[in-house]
Amino acid sequence: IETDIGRDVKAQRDESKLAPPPMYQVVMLNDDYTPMEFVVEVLRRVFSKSVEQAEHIMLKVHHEGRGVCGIYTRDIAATKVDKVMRLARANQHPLQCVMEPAP
Ligand code: TYC
Repeated sequence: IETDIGRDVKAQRDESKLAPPPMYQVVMLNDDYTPMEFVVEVLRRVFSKSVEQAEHIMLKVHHEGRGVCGIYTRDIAATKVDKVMRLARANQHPLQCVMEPAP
């Protein structure tokens, strides 16, 4: 019994034996009304993108309907979705952002 417990404790402490956490991608959706400049500012503020990176993602969403802003653990992804949705609502834009399990 004692050795079994000792082995379990050791296994819990061994970081190399931890499974990686499930990852989620945060996806921005296109609409016809949100200004491009607003989307770029959101991508810079919430996802720490450069102007060039933000414009690239915004244009991808504009042309293809959706685009991945980043891939994060569940809590971080949910917080970023919440920040985007609050900014959109506060500025009365219909911008939508969702999280989904990373493939
Ligand atoms: N389609 C919008 C426009 O033409 C721009 C836009 C881009 C909106 C990306 C949302 O996630 C979005 N003003």
